[in-house]
Amino acid sequence: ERRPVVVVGAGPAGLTVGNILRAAAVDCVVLETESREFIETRPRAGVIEEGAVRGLERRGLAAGLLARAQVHDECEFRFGGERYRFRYHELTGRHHYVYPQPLLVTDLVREYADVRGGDIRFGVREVRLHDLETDRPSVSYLCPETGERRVVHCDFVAGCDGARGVSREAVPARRARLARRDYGIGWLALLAEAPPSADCVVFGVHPRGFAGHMARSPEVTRYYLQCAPGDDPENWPHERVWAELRARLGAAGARPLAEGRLIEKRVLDMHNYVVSSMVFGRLFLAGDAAHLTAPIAAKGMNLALHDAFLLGDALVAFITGGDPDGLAGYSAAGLRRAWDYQEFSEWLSGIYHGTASGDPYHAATTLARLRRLFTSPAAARAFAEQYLGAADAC
Ligand code: RFL
Repeated sequence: ERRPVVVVGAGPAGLTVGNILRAAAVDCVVLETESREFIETRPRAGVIEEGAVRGLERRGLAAGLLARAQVHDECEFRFGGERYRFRYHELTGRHHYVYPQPLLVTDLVREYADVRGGDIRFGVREVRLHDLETDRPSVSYLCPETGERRVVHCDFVAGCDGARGVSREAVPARRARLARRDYGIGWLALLAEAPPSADCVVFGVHPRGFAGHMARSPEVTRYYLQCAPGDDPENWPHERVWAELRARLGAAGARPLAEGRLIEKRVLDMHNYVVSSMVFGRLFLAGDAAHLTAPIAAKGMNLALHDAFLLGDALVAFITGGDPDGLAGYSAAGLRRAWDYQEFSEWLSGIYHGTASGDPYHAATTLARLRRLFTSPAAARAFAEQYLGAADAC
């Protein structure tokens, strides 16, 4: 079997690359280890930047999102027992969109497989990448039905298999630089079967630790609680979670939290990494496979989409028109944005976690930084720009 492109992984990055290729009638196959049902219900991101939405729209991939996403213009910080509204739309003219990742993945799978006639194989096992440094690479996998190993020969491999995939590992260590940042902080990521308790995203910066509130839908709300890295979710029974959320998100005039059953409860250890280059021979890494940003700044899926736009367009330009420029510039362009967002994540981590650091000097400078966002229009505008992400749709 032979295809111009094999896409490894059916997350936002891989499905977007697949859709761009199919729209240009470039043949490809998407390989995914999980089932369709699993990827369409796996809860994760929710906040999407306007630039990413425009990028999807330009490629005919945003109809569901534009019909159903919530459009946000402000967020709220709570610290020192007070509420501080941050009106980013007034400052920048731009919005955030809230659309749960499983809905976006569902839209992208449907468009790729059911509308654009793309080939996608679910439940594949033991995916391996071969001969990446030649002009005849291939990808093999165990077929779930027969258990036999199948080989797909190709010209390019798009490595879009996320933080725990095999693509990144296919690059020999001496050929890739891995830059890593471990924050030494955990977040308890929660999904509550409860309506949102505020009309916008809320960040609680509290001496007991960070807490976050993000609407996902009228029935489901995402909450975060800073905790020890590696903490056991079982240490966080219902009563403790809600007591801690009430303490950290409490502020004068704030609506009481609407409690509900906790339907997801996981501890995420906050760490980031960036692999450079994002290209090894005929393998092009995209999304979390190339760079991870902890959910601190809600940027990971946005970066994954940005990579996918660059890579999908570059592959189409080369395969259909012989234009090599997009592929040649892919890694530099992807890394430029990845590092910009890494730096913002680092900065924001200082704000979110500083008051709980146990260091009175660090706690006081964190509060000074926070107050500056509400007293200096220049500081507010700079923050809003980064928070909303790059303005240019790609
Ligand atoms: P994904 O989504 O992980 O998709 C990779 C796919 O590859 C499959 N796979 C394989 N397939 C074939 N062969 C293999 N060997 C394979 N190994 C794995 C996997 O099953 C999967 O289907 O990577 P992608 O496409 O790069 O997308 C990245 C985003 O999913 C990620 O960055 C975001 O979820 C991060 N993130 C957020 N990003 C935002 O932009 N805004 C947010 O609000 C936001 N909130 C979050 C988040 C991530 C979170 N978690 C769970 C880490 C909130 C949370 C709690």
